Amino acid sequence: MKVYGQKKGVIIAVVLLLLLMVGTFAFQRDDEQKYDGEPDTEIQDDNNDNDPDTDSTTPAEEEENTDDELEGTQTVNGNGVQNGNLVNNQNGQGNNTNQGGNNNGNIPTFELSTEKLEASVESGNDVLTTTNSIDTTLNELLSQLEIAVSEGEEIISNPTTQTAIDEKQQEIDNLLDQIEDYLDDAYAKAEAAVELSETENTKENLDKATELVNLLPDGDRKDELLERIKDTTAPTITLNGDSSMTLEAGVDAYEELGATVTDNVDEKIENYQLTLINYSVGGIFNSIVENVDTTKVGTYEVVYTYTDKANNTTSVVRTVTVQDTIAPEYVTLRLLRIEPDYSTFAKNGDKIRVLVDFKEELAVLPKLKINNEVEVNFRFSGYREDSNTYLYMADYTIPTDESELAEGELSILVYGYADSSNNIGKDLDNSKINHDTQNMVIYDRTAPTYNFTNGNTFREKEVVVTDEYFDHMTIYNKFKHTVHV
Ligand SMILES: [Ca+2]
Ligand SMILES: [Ca+2]
Repeated sequence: MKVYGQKKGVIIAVVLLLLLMVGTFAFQRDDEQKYDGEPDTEIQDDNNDNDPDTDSTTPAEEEENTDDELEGTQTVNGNGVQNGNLVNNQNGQGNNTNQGGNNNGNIPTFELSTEKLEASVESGNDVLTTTNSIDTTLNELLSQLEIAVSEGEEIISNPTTQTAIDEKQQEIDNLLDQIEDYLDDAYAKAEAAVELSETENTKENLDKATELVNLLPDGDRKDELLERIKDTTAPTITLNGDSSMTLEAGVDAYEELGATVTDNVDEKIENYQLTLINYSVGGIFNSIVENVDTTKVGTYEVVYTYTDKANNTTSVVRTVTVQDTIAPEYVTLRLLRIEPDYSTFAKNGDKIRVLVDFKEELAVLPKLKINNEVEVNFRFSGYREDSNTYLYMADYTIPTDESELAEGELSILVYGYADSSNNIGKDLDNSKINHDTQNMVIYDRTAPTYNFTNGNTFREKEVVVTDEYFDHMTIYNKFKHTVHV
């Protein structure tokens, strides 16, 4: 009701105004000057009024709107009367005339252009649907845009004033500009960080690039940048101890010291252990072994391989050469009568044995010479874990018939043996036997002799028994009493 009352007042004011203006029309040709006059105030007031019914535009505004577009224009009619509008005005001189021509009660119509706002809203919606981010600043801009777009949509469906339309459009465009600028900057920074991570492939640079790229909205551009963030630097393996060493077979031991692994990204690894050992002999690959065996001559390539989490691999080799320049050295030499039992004395038919052990395994087995007369071959008896030595033995049974051996302490000679590098060992004789712990062996094939000192067979009082290699004899008297001497 109030609206109609107000409207009526406006209509009356306009009619009066137009009557006045018609009066002056003949004298003033300049349309614009006509609006500089008193009616302006009232029309301007109406423009600022939110009531669509009273939102009559100034002629200038209407003209502008009409010029600007034919589509996307919402025509707002003050009271629903469309006829008698500007276009139908025969003199086409402008609104003034039109208004004059509508003197009979027609309300001027005007159009609100929402086309720009619609375009901005559309752009805004595009950005909102395609832009997601975990970036706080960007998200703040996006939520502002969301509100503005939503308000813009409301204005499009229910436009009030051109100013409101234009302002919202400006607001949306401004936000879109800010978002675009912000994204341009974010992409530039992310790309620079990625580039730096490629040239200086450090963990710090890779982490920074990842962080910046992850802030970017999802999409191909982000994916491409993520693809470029890579640890392309292979790890470094530093050996603990020498990278090449030479060990003496049977003398030196190999100690596995491991290695230290460092990487631009992966954590440091202390005492990193070998991955395999290639064993070669004479420059020809033999096998993959588990340990450096310093009893076996050859080259051991101890390989340490590490692959970082980005699949960059590094291998480092420690070359261990096991050589043998030292002839085999005996540890103990023993000479025993072993059959019929262990004894110092050996007679015909008894079995003697020579045992010798070495620090290293022999490639050429020794020979044994007894009393420089008899030659016997040694055989390998076994590895002695307690002493870490290789044991060899040679047996000889003294013939039961006439032996060629000279009586007395048996002399032995161990000779003609060598290691795998053909280092020939020294001859070993009786002097190498440790008599603190080992008895000698005395060969004695001659029976003892005896004499009656008084020559009287009936009154024998004394008997003298002699034996060159005296050990233990049992003497009987005529009464079968045993006398030990
Ligand atoms: Ca790496
Ligand atoms: Ca040797």
